[in-house]
Amino acid sequence: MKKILIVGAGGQIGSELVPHLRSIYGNNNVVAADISAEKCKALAEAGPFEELNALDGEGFSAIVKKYNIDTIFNLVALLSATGEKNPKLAWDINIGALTNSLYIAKDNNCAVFTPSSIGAFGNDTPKDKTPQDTLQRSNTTIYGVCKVTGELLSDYYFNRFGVDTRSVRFPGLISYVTLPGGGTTDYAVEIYYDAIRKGSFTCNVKEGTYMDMMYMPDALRAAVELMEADPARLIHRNGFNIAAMSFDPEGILAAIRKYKPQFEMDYKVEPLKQANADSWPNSLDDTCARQEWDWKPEYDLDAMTRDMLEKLASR
Ligand code: AKB
Repeated sequence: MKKILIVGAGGQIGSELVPHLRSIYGNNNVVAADISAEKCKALAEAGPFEELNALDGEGFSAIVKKYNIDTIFNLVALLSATGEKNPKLAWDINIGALTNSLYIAKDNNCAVFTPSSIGAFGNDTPKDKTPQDTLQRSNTTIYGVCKVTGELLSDYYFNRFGVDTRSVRFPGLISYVTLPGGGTTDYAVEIYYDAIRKGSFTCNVKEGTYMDMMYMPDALRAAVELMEADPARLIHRNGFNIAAMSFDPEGILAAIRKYKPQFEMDYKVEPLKQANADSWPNSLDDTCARQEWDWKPEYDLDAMTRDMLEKLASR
């Protein structure tokens, strides 16, 4: 990776991945692009920035040529809960941005990173220690349908045209920099904000709902390490399971109470989010990522909780 373009740079992942990549590859070698410069002031001030609607193939292609890009990170997505409110829009945006990334990569000899998700699994998938290669045919969210399609389409571009496509199935991502929006796993971010601001939290998924989660520094490292991995070692390409921790709402509550004993939580379940969460795995088996590119998480629930509370309190 020498000249990188990140589309959808202003979202939860991009707002941290852009500075992370700039710290490794140099500010001028990492171009951030998003539909609105207004919401990306910090990214635009620190390095190259382009306003781009990723569905505009011509504009997208012109930026790739202008900067001589060799790697595209496509982070454009409507998340799982928002997607259910407008499935057509979710398909158009999620698949449209990916399709453009792939054909532009093919024409300009770029590698492509795309986040897949635990949402790529459905009701027929084994729930515990979900294997890398398993059933993905009973997806109940348009977000998940897009993720499965994205994995297949990315494999297709690799097999048919030799495009260097790679992706991971991200768990719910937790960070203190930018709030996620419209995801099923968002509660696990919001709970830390409310622990600092209010001392209490109303959880929108019910007790006993286990999902995989990951602290953002591990997620950023995973993206870079996969893109830098020796291609000769990769048996898989699109949709590596990666895991760091799995917990339910009581688990994260207990972790926060270790540092904030007075913290209270009650429940007001959102049926849509609960249905999504119920259809996803409890925990993933990430053996293939460990074997093929030496993936290893650094943060467990306790280390993440300590850091989140410290960082949020200092803001
Ligand atoms: C969501 O909840 O939609 C996302 C995801 C798990 O991909 N955070």
